Amino acid sequence: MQRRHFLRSSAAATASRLLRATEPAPAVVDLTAARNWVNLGGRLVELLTYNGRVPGPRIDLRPGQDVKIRLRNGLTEPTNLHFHGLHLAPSPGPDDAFLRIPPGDEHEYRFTLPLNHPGGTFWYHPHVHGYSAGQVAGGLAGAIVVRSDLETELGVADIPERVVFLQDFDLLPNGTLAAPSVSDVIQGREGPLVAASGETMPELAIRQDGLLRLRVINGSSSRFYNLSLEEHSFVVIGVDGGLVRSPFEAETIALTPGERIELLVRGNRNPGSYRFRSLPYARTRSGMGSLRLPASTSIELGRIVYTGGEGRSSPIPAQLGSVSPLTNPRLLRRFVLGQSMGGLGLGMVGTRPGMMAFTINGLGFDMDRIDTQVQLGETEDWEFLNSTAMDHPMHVHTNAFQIVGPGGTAAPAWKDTVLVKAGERTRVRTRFEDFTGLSVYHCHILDHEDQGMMGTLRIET
Ligand SMILES: [Cu+2]
Repeated sequence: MQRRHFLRSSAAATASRLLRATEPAPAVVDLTAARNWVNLGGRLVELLTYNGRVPGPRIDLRPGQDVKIRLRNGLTEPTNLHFHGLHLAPSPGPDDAFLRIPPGDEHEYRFTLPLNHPGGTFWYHPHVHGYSAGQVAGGLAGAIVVRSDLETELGVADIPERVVFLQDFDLLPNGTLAAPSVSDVIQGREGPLVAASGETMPELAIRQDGLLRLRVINGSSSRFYNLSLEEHSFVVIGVDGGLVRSPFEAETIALTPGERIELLVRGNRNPGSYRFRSLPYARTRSGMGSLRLPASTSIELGRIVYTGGEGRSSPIPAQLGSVSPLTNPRLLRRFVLGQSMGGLGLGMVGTRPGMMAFTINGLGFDMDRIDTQVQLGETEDWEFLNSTAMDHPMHVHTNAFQIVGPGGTAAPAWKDTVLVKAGERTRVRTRFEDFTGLSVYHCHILDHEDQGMMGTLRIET
């Protein structure tokens, strides 16, 4: 079986190389952001949509592909697009977190995905400071799947797959979006209605003895998911920026806003239907007094349903990705994540007086200030120290990073969003490659980003 599988996949790889002799056709995508009524799990609700859908259309890309995305703003406030996790030029390039497309206006995004871009699961969402949380929590987000030749060569490209795009919505009884309270905004708003790729509790089919690949994206503005599958463990094959070097087994997966995980499920149980759940997760520690948020409850995200035999029983390759650990960082930078009451003259642009301000190294976001200046081609360690009682998932645009373990070695997998637990520290290693310009790093609890927990990053030659 193993040998047959190997022959089949190497033939597929050869075919793929022949196909790749011609350039992939340009990807052309038209998006309109607008408020719309949509059917979500049988309920008519009014959300913020791309092309009338939640999530927006999935964008499938290949390394080296030319991409043209036209975004029309049908909202009543400014918007833009961030291509979360893609290695693209920051401002003034295509992945410009500072761009504001006014209501009624449109913008054309043009870029070529680098030829050496890793395959993986990415996503797009708006990123205008002050509007990010409201727009993403309203539904504006969509998946981007980059398919590389490596997956074909490894034989994982033909495993049946589903994109599980997780979003949560807080709705009024009349089906319109609820306005967040001050406390919601401080904690990071969550909604009780959880949807997976625009469906409530979808059925995900798996063949008996077969494999199912789940590309799970946390597209919520603040909610953490703690994934588990009844009577099954997961095999983790990929994280934010593509395949891990060695697949590993996990019973539960904590997935913070912005993070992605690629899982294989093995259909090796009795035929039936199994609950795919998010188990409780407490993202606020005690010590915050009245602001303490209880652990979220267990939520059923969907079901894995067995559909009969003739599944693919080939083994999962022992080695997948070929990511090398980054070494020799030139320096270590420290970023202290903090919070304070707003209006204290700390440069909190866009922060409402009396609101909690979220800070990095004591400062709230100011787009006119350069917080961090780095040199193209350099490798650096960044340490995030969380001085607050809330977990903060930190995301860096433009270049992915690797997580540095206690021994000082970087794990060979590309991440772009990492959990920094309350009162703890997390170190990552990154290299500023290919692109100069103005980028950002921020908490991906988007209410925190909107309230100041973001810094500017200038990459220079
Ligand atoms: Cu945060």
